Amino acid sequence: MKNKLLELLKTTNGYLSGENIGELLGVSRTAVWKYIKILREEGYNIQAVTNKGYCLMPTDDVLSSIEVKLGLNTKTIGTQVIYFDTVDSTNNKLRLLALEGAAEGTVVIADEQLGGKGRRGHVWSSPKGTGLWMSVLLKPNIAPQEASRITLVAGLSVCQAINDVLGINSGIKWPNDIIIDGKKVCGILTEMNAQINNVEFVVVGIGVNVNTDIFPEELKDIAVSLSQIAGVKVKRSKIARAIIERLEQNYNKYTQKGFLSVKEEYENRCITINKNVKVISKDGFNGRAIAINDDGELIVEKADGERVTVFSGEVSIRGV
Ligand code: BT5
Repeated sequence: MKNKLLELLKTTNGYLSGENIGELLGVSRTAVWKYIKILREEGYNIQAVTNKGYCLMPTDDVLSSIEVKLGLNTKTIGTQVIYFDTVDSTNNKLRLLALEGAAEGTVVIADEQLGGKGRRGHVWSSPKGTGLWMSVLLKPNIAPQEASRITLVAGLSVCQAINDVLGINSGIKWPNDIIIDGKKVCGILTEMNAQINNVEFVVVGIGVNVNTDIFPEELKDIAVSLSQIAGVKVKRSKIARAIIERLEQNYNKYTQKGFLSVKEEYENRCITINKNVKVISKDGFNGRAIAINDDGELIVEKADGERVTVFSGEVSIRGV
């Protein structure tokens, strides 16, 4: 009922009386008032004027399931969008739902994460109301060692989505950082449940700094938000929709035709290529990133000409 009321207010120009709303939705005026109160608590600015009724004023940036789903043009991803005010981590939440049988394409979003996580135990700063903290459930028919390619597919999708909504170019630092002006605007954490030979499900966690004004001290030189770049507040739901739509397109391409079908688009946006890099691993080394191979791995050339394939792990680019 709440969602129906919101949709009605969104599609009405001007005021609608409580009586009218009640008739259209088949509920009493008291019930209408109750749902108006709930929507207000969720952050919607609904004005009530005697003898005129209710009007939804332009709202800044409310994140909710209905906000993301309104106008979403996908078949699988986002069919189910589950919103939480606060979670430890959307990845953890979605993993639990997947174990209970959630369908492919289920999306979890949250306004705030108290235990947002990056790779290898890193912390992902996820303050309330500032970013898009989102996880997507996928069930690709692939071997576990191929799952890291999903991260690349997601990275490409975020890059394209930022361009779709804001016309801003971003780059991908292989494998999983989205960079604007040398700073990180988005990180991706792909986790999976797998048997030896096949993947049961993959949870793709995407964290985008959307309207962050001030970052914690340790991040202020390395992190940036979309609003800082665009100079205006950005609706998280719009970014979420664009990412979901691009992800569905690229994921379909990848599952139907393999990584090669998205490789060129990924490589075009990959800022790691042709840069001097430092590969941080057990026997780390310096070299120059030459290319992404057909499996999404990074080829790095050492000073003596030896070419090494880097599967995963951390690569730092000088200056980024
Ligand atoms: C990542 O890890 O970049 C993956 C981040 C994934 C976050 C999403 S949010 C939704 C879902 N739920 C989760 O719990 N996680 C996912 P990594 O490459 O390890 O980078 C982590 C590093 O990025 C940290 O050690 C910091 O240096 C930096 N960092 C932390 N928070 C940041 C932020 N908000 N913006 C930019 N950089 C940040």
